[in-house]
Amino acid sequence: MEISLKDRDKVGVQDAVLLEDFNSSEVFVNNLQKRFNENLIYTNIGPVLVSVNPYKDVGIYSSQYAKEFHKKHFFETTPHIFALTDTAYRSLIEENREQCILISGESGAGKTEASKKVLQYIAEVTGSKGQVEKVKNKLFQSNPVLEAFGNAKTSRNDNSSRFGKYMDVEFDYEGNPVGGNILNYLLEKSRVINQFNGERNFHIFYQLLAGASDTMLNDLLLKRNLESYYYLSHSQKGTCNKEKSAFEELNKALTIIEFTAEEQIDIFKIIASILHLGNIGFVEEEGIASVNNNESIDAVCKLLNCDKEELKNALTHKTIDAKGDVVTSPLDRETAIYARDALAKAIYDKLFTWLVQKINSSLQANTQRKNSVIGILDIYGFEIFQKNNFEQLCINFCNEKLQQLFIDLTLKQEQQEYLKEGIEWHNIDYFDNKIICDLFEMKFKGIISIMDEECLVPGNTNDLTLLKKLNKNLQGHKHFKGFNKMLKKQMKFENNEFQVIHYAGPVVYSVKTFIEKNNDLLFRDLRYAMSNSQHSIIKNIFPKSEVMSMRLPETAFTKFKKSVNDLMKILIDKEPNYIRCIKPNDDKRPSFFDVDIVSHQVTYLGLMENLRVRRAGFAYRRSYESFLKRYKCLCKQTWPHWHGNAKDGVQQLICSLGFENDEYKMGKTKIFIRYPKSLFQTEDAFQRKKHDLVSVIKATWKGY
Ligand code: AOV
Ligand code: MG
Repeated sequence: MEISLKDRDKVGVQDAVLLEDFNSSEVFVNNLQKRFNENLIYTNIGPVLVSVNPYKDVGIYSSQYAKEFHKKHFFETTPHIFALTDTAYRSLIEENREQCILISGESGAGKTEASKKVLQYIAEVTGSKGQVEKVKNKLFQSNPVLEAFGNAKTSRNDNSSRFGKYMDVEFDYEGNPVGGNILNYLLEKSRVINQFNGERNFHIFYQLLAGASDTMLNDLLLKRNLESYYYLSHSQKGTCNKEKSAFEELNKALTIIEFTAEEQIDIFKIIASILHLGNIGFVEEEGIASVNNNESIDAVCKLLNCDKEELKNALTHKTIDAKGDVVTSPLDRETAIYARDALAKAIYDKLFTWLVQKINSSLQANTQRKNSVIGILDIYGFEIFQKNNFEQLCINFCNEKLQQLFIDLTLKQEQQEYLKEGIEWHNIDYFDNKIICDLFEMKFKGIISIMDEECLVPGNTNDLTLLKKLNKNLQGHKHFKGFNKMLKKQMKFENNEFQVIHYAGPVVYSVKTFIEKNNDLLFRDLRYAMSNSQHSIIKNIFPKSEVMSMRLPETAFTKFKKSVNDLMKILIDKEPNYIRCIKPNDDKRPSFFDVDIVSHQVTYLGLMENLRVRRAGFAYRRSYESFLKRYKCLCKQTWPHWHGNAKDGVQQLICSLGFENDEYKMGKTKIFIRYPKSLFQTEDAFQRKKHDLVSVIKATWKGY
C-alpha cells in the first residue's frame, strides 16, 4: 500500500480511514475527486468499497487484470471490485464463511455493472469443467433475460433495472460454481402502462417489435411500428439495430437457460397480448362502459387462449362477494380503463416472477449436498426526488433495513476482530436507526400497519384520511412530521404530504395514490377470466386456488416488508462485503465530477457514518509480518534482519519510532493504529529512508 506524501497530494488516499479529518464530507469528496481525475474510480473505507462511475472504459477489467488480484491479500492490492470479490471468495473457500456482496447506490451509479464484474471475477478464477462451465454460462445468461424484461430506459439510466435483485451463487467443496438462485423485488410494473417524458417501457417490447421475423409478428398479430400501441405511444422512440441484436441475444440466452421453444413462444404471446390489451378502448353510455374495439380484444383472447365474452364482461363489470351475497355491477369508462391497466400490470408482473422461477429451476444445483454461497444484492439505493411517492417510501424503508444490517454486522465484525485479537472493546457511539425501522414496522402504530388498516377496512377511506390517521398516531415521533400549518410555513409542505427523517436525511412524501398502490387491486372477475385461460403460463400464474380464496389479499407494502425481512434473515448469517456506487454527474458524462451531486450521494449512502463507525475504533491494522517487512529499515534493532518473532520486532520498531501508548494496540497477530497521522509519519519516514538508501546505493555504484 503506497501512501507517500507525493501520492497523497495527487491521487488522494486509497483508504478514506487514513484521511486526517474523517468528519468532513468535503475532505472525503475531495479525496474521491482527486482519485477520479486520475481514473482511480475505487476507494476503500476500510473493507467497504466506494466506486465512482467513470462512464467510460478505464481498462481495468481484462482477464489479465483479474489475475493480478487472485490470491493477493486485500492490503497488497489497490481498491478494486476484483480485490473485494477475491477476499469474499477466499473467505468462503478457505474459511468456509458464507459471504454476501451488497451493492447500493442511486440509479445510474453502476450497481448492475458492478454485479456483473463480481460474476466475471468469479468466472475468471474458478474451474471450467463441463458442468461448471454450463452453470457459469447460465448465470451469465440470466442477465440478458432479466434485463430485457426488467430494465428500461429512464431519464437517469439508459439501462435502468426496474426491480431489485438478490442472487446466490452456489459453490461446491472445490470452490467451483455449481448452481444459483435469484430473488426479485418490487418490479416497477406501472411502467407497462405509462412512462414519463423521454423514458421508455421495458426493453422487451421494443426488442420484440424490432427483432421478431415477419412470420412471428404475423403470428402475434403485431405490426412493427411502435405508434400502433397505446402503451408504447408516449415513450421515447428507440433505435432498431440495437434492439434487433438484443432480441437475438435474448433468444440465445433463453435457450441456454433451457426454456423450451414452446415456452419461448408463449412468453412472446403474453408480451404481444399486453400491447393489444392497451389498445382496447371503451365507450360509455349512461355511466356504463362497453368495449368499443373488437380487433384488439380478439387478439388478446386468441393469444391468451381465453373466452372473449368472459374477458369482455370481466373488463366492464365488478363482482363483489359481500358475506355470501354475490353482486355484479357494471363499470363506468374510467373504472374499466383502470381495470384494463391493472390487468396489464398484473400479467406483466406475474410473468416476470415466473421467468425468475424458471431461471432458478434451471440453475438449481445438481446435488444433494449443501453448497456454500456468495450472495450478490443489486438493489435500489436511497431515493429522494422533487416528488416522493409510495415507491420511494418502500425503497427507503428497504434502505433503512439495510443500514440497520450494516450497523449490526459491521459493529459485530469489529467487535469479533477485537475479541479475536484480544483487544479491549469500547462501545462505539453511532446513530442506531432501529427507531426509524420501528416507525415503519411497529404493530398497529407503525406506518405500514396504519396504511394496511386504511386499505383493508371497508368504508370511506382515501389518501387524505390515511394522512390524517398517520398524523394522529405518529404525532410526536422524533422521525415523523405530519402536515400542520406551522410546518407548512416552515417547510413548504403541501397538505397531502408528510415527512420521514431517515438516517440519511429528511424526505417529504406525498400520500397521493398511496391507497390505490398499496391495495394493488385486480378485480376478481379479471382474475377469474385469466385463471380460465388455456395458455400454459397464464393459467399457471393465475391459479384457480387464489381466485377462490376468501382471504383478503396482502397489501403491496406488507408483501414487500415480508420479502425485505426474509432478505435480512438471509443476509444476517453471512459475512457482508459492501460496494457503494456513486455517479459523478447527472448527464452520463465521462470525466466530469460534480462535487454537489457526489456530496449529496455521500450523505444518502451514509458514507460519513460508515467512516465514523470504522474510525471510532482503529483506523489502520496490519499483520505483524507485513508491518515489520515494510518498516523495519526505520529502526537499528530490526534492520536489516530481525531474528525474533514478528510481534517483538514490531514492538521494538514502535518504541524506537516513539509511538505514544494511546496511539496503538498490539493484538495477537496484528498491530492496530488509532490515528492515520501516526501511520503517515511512519510512512513518510519510510519514504525518506528509501530515498536515502537508493541514493547511497546509486552513489556506491558510481564509485565502482
Ligand atoms: P445502476 O444499476 O446503478 O442503475 P448501471 O450499472 O446500469 O447503473 O450503470 C449505468 C451505466 O453506467 C452503464 O450502462 C455504463 O454505461 C456505465 N457504467 C457503470 N459502471 C461502469 C464502469 N465500472 N465502467 C464504465 N462504465 C460504467 V439503476 O439499475 O438505474 O438503479 O435502476
Ligand atoms: Mg441497475
